[in-house]
Amino acid sequence: MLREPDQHGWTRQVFSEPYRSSRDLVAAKMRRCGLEVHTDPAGNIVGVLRGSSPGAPALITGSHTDTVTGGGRFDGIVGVMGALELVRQLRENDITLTRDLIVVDFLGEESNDWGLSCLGSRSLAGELTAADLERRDGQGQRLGDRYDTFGLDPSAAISARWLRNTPLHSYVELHVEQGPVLERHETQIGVVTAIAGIERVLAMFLGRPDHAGTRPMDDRRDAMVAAARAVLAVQRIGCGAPLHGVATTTRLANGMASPNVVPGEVQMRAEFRSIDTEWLSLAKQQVVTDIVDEARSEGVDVEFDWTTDNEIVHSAPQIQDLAATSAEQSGLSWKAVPSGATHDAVHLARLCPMGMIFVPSRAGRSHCPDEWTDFADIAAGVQVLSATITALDAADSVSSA
Ligand code: HGY
Ligand code: MN
Ligand code: MN
Repeated sequence: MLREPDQHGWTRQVFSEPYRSSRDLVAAKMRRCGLEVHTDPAGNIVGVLRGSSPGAPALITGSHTDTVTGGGRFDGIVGVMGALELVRQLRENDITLTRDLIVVDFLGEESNDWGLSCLGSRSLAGELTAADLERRDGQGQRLGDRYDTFGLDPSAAISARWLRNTPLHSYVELHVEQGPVLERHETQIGVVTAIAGIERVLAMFLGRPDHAGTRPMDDRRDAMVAAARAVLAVQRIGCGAPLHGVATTTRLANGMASPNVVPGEVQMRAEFRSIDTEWLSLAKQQVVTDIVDEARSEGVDVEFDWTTDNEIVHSAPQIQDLAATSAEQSGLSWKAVPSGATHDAVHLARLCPMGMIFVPSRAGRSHCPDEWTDFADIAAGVQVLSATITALDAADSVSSA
C-alpha cells in the first residue's frame, strides 16, 4: 500500500504506513541496484555506490518519496527513481566513477502540520533543533514523538552529523518542474538558477463572538470578515511581485465553529515565496500593514506569528553550466528557470555546491492527482543528470553560488 486507500489522489505523508512501505520499496530497489543501503540517524534512506578513489569528496543526489495530501506520482519520486536509473546505467555499462555516489531518499520533504518541511535534509544540514521536536501538530502530537512511533530516534535526528563529516563535492537533484514554464516554452530541460525563499504566517483574528441572529450588522466585530479581507490582501500583494513572487492563503479556521455565532476568533495560514529578497521582505511588511488596517475597520485585532521555512538559495553557476552543456550535448532544449517550489536541495546547499535539473510538468500541474510528466521527458532528465554527475565526477572542485 503506497498511498492512503481512502484519499483522493496519492497521499503518502511522512510517518504514515504508506510512507513506511514506500521507503522499504526504495531500500529494496537501492539494494537491487547494487548500492550499500542504510537508514541514517536523520531517518533518510541512504545508498552508496563506491567510487575508485575512496576518500575523494563524494557526489550526492536524491529527492523524496513523501507526498502532500491528495498529491501526485512524480513530485520527488522522479528524483529518487531517476537516481537509481542513473546507477543502473552506470553498472550496466561497467562505468566506475572516481568519487562515491551517495543516493538519498530524504525523510519528509513536504511541508507538514508541524510547519517544517525537509525534515531529513534539514537534519543533515544541522538545522533541525530540539525546539523543533517540541512542535505540535493540529492534534497536539509532538514532532519528536512521531519520530519515535515511526521507529526513529529523535535525539539522533537532531545530531546527525555524518554528511557534515563527509567530504562532499556537489549535489544535483532531478525534479519535475511543478509549474508551466518549460511546457509553455516547449523546452525539455530546466536548469534551476535559484530556489525561492518561503515565509509563512499564522495570523490570529480576535473579534467578539455574538449571537448571529440578534447582533445588528453595524455593531459587530466579525473576525471572519476581517480574515476574508486579509485573504484578498495576500492575493493582491502576491500579484504585485515585480520579478518573481507568489502568495497563498492556505487555511482559514473559525475557532468557535458554532453555526449561530458571529466568529470571534479566526486563524489564517498564508505563505509568501520569492527569489527576490527585497520583494519578500517588503511583502511581509505590506501584508501586515494592510491586514491590520482592514481588521481595524471591523473592530478586530490581529496577532501574527511568522516563520521562515527556508531562505532563498542559489544554484552553483558551474553546475548550472554543466547541466546546460549536458542538455545541449544530448540534443535537448533547456532553459534557466527559478524554482518556486522548495526542495531538499535548499538544505544540501549548506553542505556543498548544489544544482537542480527540471523536467516539464503537464499543464504545470502538481500537488494534485493530475500531476504528470511523460516518461520520455523523465528519461531525458535522467540523461542530463547522468551526464552532469559524470562531468562533476571528473571536475576537481566546484565553487558554490
Ligand atoms: O512546498 C514545496 O514547495 C515543496 O513541494 N515541498
Ligand atoms: Mn518535491
Ligand atoms: Mn512537493
